[in-house]
Amino acid sequence: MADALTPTKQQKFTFGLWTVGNIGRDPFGEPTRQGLNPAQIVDLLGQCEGTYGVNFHDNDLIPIDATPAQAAQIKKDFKKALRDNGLVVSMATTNLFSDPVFKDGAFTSNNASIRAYAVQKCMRAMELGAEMGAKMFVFWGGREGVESDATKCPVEAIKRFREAIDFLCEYSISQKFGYKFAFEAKPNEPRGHIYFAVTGSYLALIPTLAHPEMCGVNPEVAHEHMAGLNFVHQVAAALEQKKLFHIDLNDQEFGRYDQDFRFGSANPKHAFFLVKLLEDSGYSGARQFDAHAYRQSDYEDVKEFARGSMRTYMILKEKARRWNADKEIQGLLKQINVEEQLLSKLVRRFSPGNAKKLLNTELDRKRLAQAPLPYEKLDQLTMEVLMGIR
Ligand code: DIG
Ligand code: MN
Ligand code: MN
Repeated sequence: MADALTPTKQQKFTFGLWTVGNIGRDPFGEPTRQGLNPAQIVDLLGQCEGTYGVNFHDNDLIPIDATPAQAAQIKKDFKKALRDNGLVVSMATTNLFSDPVFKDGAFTSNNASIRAYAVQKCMRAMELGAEMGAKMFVFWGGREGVESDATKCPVEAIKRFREAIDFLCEYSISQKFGYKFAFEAKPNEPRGHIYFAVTGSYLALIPTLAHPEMCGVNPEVAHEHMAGLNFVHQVAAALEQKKLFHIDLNDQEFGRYDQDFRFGSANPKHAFFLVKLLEDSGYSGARQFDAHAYRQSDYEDVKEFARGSMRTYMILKEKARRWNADKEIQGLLKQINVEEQLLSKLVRRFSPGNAKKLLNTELDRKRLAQAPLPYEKLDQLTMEVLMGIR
C-alpha cells in the first residue's frame, strides 16, 4: 500500500552499478558476495520499488579487456534489463582509477601519453553513456593527487586537469551529446592527497574553464565528512551558484575511511538538514545513492540496503514537511529573524548617500546584543520532530 513514505520515480533515486553490485571486497578482505553482471544488477534494482535509474563507469558495464562481440552482447542484455525493469540511465562516468596505468593520476599524470589515454578513455565512455541515454557525466578524480609533493607541481596539475576538461567539453559539443559535467571532490583515499579536495575547490575552478556553463558539482556526503566539513553547507554553496548538477547520498562517521554507508545510517540529523535543503530548494536533479551494503550482507540484504536508502530519504522528507508546518518552530524562526526595513535597504545597494546615512545612524551594540536567541528551544523542537514526537 503506497503512502507518503513510499519512494516514487519523482525523487529520481538512482544507484550506480558498482553500489548494489559491490561484492564486499575491502583492503583487508576478499569478496563476500558473488559478482553480478550489469543486467542482473538492473534486475535487482527492479525489485526495489521507487528506483528511477542506474549509473555506471565505463568498465562497470564493459570490462576494459572485453572483445567487441562481448561488449555488444553485454550492451544488448543491459538495454533489455533496463526496458524490462522500467529504469533509465541517468549518469555515466569513466573509471580513471582502477587500472594500474592511472597509478599516478589520469588527467594530472606526469606522463603526457597517459594524460592523452585518460582523455581518450573518457571520450569512449561519453559515447557509451550517450548510447544509454545519460545526460550527466561525472568526473571523480580519485587518482589525481600525490603521496609526496616532490613528484608533481600542484599548479601544473590544475592546468592539466583544466586542459582535459576543456577538451572534453568541446568533444561533447562536437558530438551533440548534450552532456552536463559534474565534478566530485574527495580529500584523500586512494591517494595520500587528492587535488580538488572539497566541493568548494571545484566551485572555484569552474569559472576558469572554457565552458563553465556546462560544468557543475556532484558533492558526496562521505567525502566532505572525511574533510570534517558540514556537508549541508557545501551543498548550499553549490545550490546558491546554481551548480548542484548531481549529488551522491550516503553516510559516514567523521574521521574514518570512505565508508559509503546507507543514507542517514550514521548521522540522521545531518541527513535531515540535507533533505530539508534539497526539498526546500526544489532541487530537481538525480539523487544517487553512492553507497554499498555491509560486507556481511547477502543480496537479499543488499536490496534492503537500497530500499532503506530511499525510505530514509522519504521519512526525512516527511520530517522536513512537519518542521516547516510546526507552528511553534515557525514562531521561533519569526522571533529570531529581526527585520529593519530602512537599514536593510541602506546596506542592500551601495551609494554615497546610503554610506553617509549608515555612518550617521546610531546603532546601540549593547541593546542589540540583548536580542533573545532561543536556539536551545529551537534545536530541541527540531530533535523532537526527528525523534518522532512532534
Ligand atoms: C566514488 O565516490 C565516486 C566513483 O564511484 C564515481 O566516479 C563517482 C560517481 O558518483 N563517485
Ligand atoms: Mn565515496
Ligand atoms: Mn561518489
